[in-house]
Amino acid sequence: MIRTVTTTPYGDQKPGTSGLRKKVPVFQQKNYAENFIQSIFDSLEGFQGETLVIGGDGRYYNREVIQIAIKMAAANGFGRVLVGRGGILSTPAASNVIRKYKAFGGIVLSASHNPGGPTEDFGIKYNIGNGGPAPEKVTDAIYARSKVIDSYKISDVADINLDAEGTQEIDGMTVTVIDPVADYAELMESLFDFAAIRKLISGGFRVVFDAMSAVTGPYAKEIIEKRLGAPKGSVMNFIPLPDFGGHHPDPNLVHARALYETMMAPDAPDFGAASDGDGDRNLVIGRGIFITPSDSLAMLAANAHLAPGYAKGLAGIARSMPTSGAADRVAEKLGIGIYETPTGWKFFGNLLDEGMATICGEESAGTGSNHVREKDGLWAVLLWLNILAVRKESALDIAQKHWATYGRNYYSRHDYEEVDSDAANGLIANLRDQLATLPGMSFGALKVATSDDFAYNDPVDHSISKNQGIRILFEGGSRVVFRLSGTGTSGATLRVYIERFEPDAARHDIETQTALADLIAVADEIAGIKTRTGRTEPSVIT
Ligand code: VG1
Ligand code: CO
Repeated sequence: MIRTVTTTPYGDQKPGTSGLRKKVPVFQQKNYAENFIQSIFDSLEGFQGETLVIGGDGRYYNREVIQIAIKMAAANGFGRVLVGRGGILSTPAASNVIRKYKAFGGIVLSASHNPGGPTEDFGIKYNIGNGGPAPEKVTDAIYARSKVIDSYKISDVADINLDAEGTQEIDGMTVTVIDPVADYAELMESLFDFAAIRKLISGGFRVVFDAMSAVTGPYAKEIIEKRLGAPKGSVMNFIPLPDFGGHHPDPNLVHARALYETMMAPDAPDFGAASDGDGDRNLVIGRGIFITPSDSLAMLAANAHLAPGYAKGLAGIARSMPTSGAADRVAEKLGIGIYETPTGWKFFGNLLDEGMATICGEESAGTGSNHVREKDGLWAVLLWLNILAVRKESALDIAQKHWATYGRNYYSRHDYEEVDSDAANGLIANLRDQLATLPGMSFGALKVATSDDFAYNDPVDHSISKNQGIRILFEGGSRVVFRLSGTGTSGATLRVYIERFEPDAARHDIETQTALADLIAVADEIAGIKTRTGRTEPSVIT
């Protein structure tokens, strides 16, 4: 039986960089999740009788909201729901299922790399029929609807059994519980030379993958251990836990420290990797070398043709604005397009759909291609393994040769987390006020060439996205970029992105923070980070 329930709006359901993210107790408020899900459905047209994909990263509160979403999909007239067993689907796997089964769209429950648990983070995002995150015009409509919503529809039925594959029916809609891994593993096998990687591994090449007690555990077990033959134990922390074992499932040098130390030891494995809460990010560390995500994008693009799925070459590369320019040099050499988008994967969708870009990446450890419409952690790891298997060189050698060919973009991001919101907004407003006067000014040896607040004009649908980050570009190609995070759930997070290009191969082994020291000092001088935030150093340096 379908019930229509009266509700009152919440004013704070504005989707950020990647969906709506809030603390679990916020989501547990009466009708909070229901309001947002109904606002999604109310913003869409033409889904009667169509398929909706539902899945999440398994974090605390996942199962409860999966049940609500299924019952609301039935009440709103969807014809079929595909849901991952146990309510599990990694973000890239959900994107693949949407595409493969020609679904109308999907609801992905995740707060990605943010911690999970009863007082930690939860999130809901909507993906459209191409498998990618809803573009801004859709998220704007959802937010507008959430501010005036007065009722929602839900089927009054018992909970669905999520733990057994098979089909059930509620109020005229079928619910099929699917294997969350099978379709994804098959897709990976179609893109990469599994035989070559298997041979590499059976020859003694050692790979470790840290699933960080998050969603990629079952995927990595199946692919890396079962299909590629890595010894048992190669995949660590492979059981998805609702609280990620109390850790941040954020694959960076702070939260995946143990992996980093393993990879820097004299007896290190050949290749180490990790992924985040929902499986769309990747951390890649060769023996003795951490590959920055920006470098990884460039190196993967330069070598992608070595994998069967990309043997015909790339149509173009896209990167988010704060991502380093390393990929630009590869695009230039290959003679293909390079596109610079705002932060967030939703901006890559049009470029991928139009065949303008094949590979995309962000400095925040996200890389992916046109195989789905999300970034994809395991995909990046497998592309690296494929390249290593073909080139038969170490990751360190590949990186050093890459820098010798293209030059090195020294790059770092400094995050100031949980800063007072007014202080953070004041800092950005102050930078905006300086934009007109900065060009031409000198700071030591650094002279400002241009400065702006990045705006993106989508070349496909011509939508314009303004205020996407303050850029200060110096003569010679160095730059600092400032923006506020759109995924945090408490206070504000200030992100400062610092980049310097070094063409001279004799100067490619400087420690990164040292190589960037003058720019770091100038960033503080211009923005007043220390005085405005009261912080003497960043919370996280990546
Ligand atoms: C961050 C990253 C951005 C990424 C987004 C979602 O956003 O900077 O590159 O697309 O997270 O990734 P922000 O607004 O906090 O800087 V995930 O893996 O959290 O879905
Ligand atoms: Co993620």
